[in-house]
Amino acid sequence: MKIQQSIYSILFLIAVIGFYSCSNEKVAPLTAHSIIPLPVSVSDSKGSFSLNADTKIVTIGENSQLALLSELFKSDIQSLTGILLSSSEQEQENAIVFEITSGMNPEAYKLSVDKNQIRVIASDVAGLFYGAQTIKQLIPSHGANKAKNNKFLVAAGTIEDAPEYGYRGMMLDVARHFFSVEDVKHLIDQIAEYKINHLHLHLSDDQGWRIEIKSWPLLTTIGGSTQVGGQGGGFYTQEDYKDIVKYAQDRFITIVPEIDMPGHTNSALASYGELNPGITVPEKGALRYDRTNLGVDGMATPLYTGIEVGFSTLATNKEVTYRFIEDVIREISELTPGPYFHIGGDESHVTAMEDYIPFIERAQEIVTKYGKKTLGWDEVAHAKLLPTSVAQYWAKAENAIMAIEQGSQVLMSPAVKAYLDMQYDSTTHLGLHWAAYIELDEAYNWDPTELEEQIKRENILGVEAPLWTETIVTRSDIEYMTFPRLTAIAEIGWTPKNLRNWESYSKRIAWHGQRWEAQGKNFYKSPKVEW
Ligand code: TNX
Repeated sequence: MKIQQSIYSILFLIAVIGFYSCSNEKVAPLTAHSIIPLPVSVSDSKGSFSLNADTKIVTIGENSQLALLSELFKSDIQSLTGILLSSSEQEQENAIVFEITSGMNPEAYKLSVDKNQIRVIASDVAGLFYGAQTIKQLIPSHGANKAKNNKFLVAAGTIEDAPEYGYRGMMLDVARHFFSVEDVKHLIDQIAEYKINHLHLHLSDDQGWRIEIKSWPLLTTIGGSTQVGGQGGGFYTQEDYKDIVKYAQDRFITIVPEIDMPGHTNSALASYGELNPGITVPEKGALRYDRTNLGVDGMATPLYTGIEVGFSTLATNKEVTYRFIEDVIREISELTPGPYFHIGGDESHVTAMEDYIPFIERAQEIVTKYGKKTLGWDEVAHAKLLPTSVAQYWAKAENAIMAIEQGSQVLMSPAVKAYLDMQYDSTTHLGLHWAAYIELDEAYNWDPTELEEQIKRENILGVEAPLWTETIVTRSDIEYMTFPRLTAIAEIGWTPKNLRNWESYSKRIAWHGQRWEAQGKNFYKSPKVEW
């Protein structure tokens, strides 16, 4: 018995010694980290910083957003490491310091790691926020190289970083299927980690109207009552929408509201018959639609729960239509701090071009009247655009080029590369494939300046990856179609072209896959990656 006990003590001692000697183990250099989007420059130096329960968060600067930044960072670090860090007013050793300086681009940051501190400097809290996202990706919290003895080692070195494009976006279609405020916040958390700074919400379509408009209440009570497939539906109250806007803003994401017009408007026509011009829609065999009243001027149409597009239009020749869109644009603009209002304008197949053009021009005027800039799908370039308006390239390069010739910029969302609702391959159980199958390497290996000769760097506002939701029903469906592809788009939007390459990205994304696995996120394990 005695002998057995002493053997146990010796074994225990060996284990303890082994454990401590491991804590002196070499840490992978900063340049070997799997940061996405890849920073502009990373360099190594000797040593490492050890994050542990005594590490303090220090903020330096007068900005009122700093307190929130440090709260969000602490909560993220706690979910990654289990350690709840506390703040200190004092500069000190063993600290993560966020400091406002001057003279840098508002989204740029510099991050340095030595044995005493991790320090982020930026001219704006946005830059500090991006630095914080980078730090989260330096912490070895999962997989083979996680915490040793409750210390998380980060290799010493420096990172200097700033985005290539000012607009790095994702779009979520909440019209085809409705998603709750909580689902949208969950998505905001996930995309903020990859330095995405715009979330475009497609708030209305044939199948549903998703935002309360106080002066036209039937839009939501009738128009919001259903969705693709028939069950469910729903809408955001104005309070809900403000809540989303604020949540996004705290994470440096601008909400871009879209009300699609004059097509994609059946949910409005079903709510208010006076908006219906009574156009006779050409027969199309597959349209699963009850056409009662669709062709009757002034009559409310039935609600629609199918997925074919292009059969609806607002009455572009009636003044009531302009009172309607003005009320909608005014109410939403008043709730939206961001600079853009998206008027849709796509696939208005039953609006004659001679009606479409003046309609878009009037909508653009109203958007301007309420202090916003107009965004529209590339078809809007048929109308006379203001130089401040932006055309979102999704289908036709010739439309994007027309917009550029008018002095407008373009937002790049080519369906064949950037659409998150496109299936990965022919076996994907969700999504559509009318534009392409988009494997991860396809989503990564393109550049906005290389699609068309006439679309040059200076014409491009940025990139956006849209997720249309005809087939997307749950939060887990959103995750599966969005990840990993959104991180590819995020890198295209952030990292200069000459630094991007698939070999490097495909290795880095595997590290993220391990973290997502640990977090229970649903994502597509592309066979192109060794996960
Ligand atoms: C085209 S992209 C549409 C949407 C559909 C999408 C499905 C665009 C401007 N219009 O109405 O949801 O395809 O991929």
